[in-house]
Amino acid sequence: MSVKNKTLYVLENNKGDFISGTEIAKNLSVSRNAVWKSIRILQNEGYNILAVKNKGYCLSIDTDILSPQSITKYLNNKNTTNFNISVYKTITSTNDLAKELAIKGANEGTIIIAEEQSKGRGRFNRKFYSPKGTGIYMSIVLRPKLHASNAFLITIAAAVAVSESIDLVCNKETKIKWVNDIYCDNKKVCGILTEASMDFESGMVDYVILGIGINVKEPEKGFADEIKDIATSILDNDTPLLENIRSKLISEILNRFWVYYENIENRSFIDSYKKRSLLIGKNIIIHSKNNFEKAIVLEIDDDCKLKVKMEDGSVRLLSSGEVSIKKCEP
Ligand code: BTX
Repeated sequence: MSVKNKTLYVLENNKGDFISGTEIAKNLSVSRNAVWKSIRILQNEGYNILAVKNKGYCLSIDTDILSPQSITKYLNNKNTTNFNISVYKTITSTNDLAKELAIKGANEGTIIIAEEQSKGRGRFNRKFYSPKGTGIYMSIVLRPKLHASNAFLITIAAAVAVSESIDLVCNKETKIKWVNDIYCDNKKVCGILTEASMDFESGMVDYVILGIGINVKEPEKGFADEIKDIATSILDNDTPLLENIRSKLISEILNRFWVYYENIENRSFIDSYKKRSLLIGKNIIIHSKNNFEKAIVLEIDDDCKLKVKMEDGSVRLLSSGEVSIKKCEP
């Protein structure tokens, strides 16, 4: 690892406190001059590092730049220490890069994170708006020993991990909109895109790319017209991104998801998924290719299927598809 990256580890671990150049140099077994050069590079990259004579260097708490250093310091599950995290300033799609790496044999726990995506994707190739510096755009390479018929559990576990983590770290009350969206105050704050490759001979999953996109703050120019009525952010515009809130959220999601993932077939997260459901008791519209039908949601069953009562009184179990909440008629 470069001296710059090592220096960043030290600064992140002492964020908000001063540490002398001599101490950093000693910790890293490098010269003070090498530390000073690293500090200059980091400052040029946008890190707000205060340098005060006789006190040393201090990474200001108002620096909110995602890095492997800012994230790994909050990881606490022993198995997450093998993660290989890369952070990009801008990328087309973290899912695309993660997929490319998985095809080349990347290990489970390879994690791609970006500050901005130019071609962020949702399901059915829909656009996922991913503006700079205000969100979390992350993809994780997984290699589960799982039959393809159970691959849906990964999306379910991830939705629970994200919803629980936002509530804990940001003091919110989020809900899960079946199947893959997280809502806050009845608007979407997060979408999850799970893409799997399977072995047709055995029916087992080969690899999974778990993509998570979260609006942490509203973009400076507001949400794009196309989504401004349906999207929201976790924090309001006046709240600064202090104290590594995005890094803490990423780590909390990884810590929680990994606990669920390691025992995925136990389905320990299903109860939480049901309790957090936005749709139970709601009037919905079921969208299909050229049609839509009205229904009321009765429950989510143990296989995470949506049990709905149709207008004609018949009951159906939906295993996938697109539903929206029906607006009250005037
Ligand atoms: P989805 O198909 O369920 O949702 C996509 C729909 O959500 C869009 O058609 C639009 O209506 C709405 N939408 C688009 N952008 C946003 C946004 N920023 N906030 C709220 N609503 C929005 C959901 O698909 C899955 C999205 C996964 C995104 C992650 S980001 C990291 C990874 N890389 C990548 O390219 N995709 C995933």
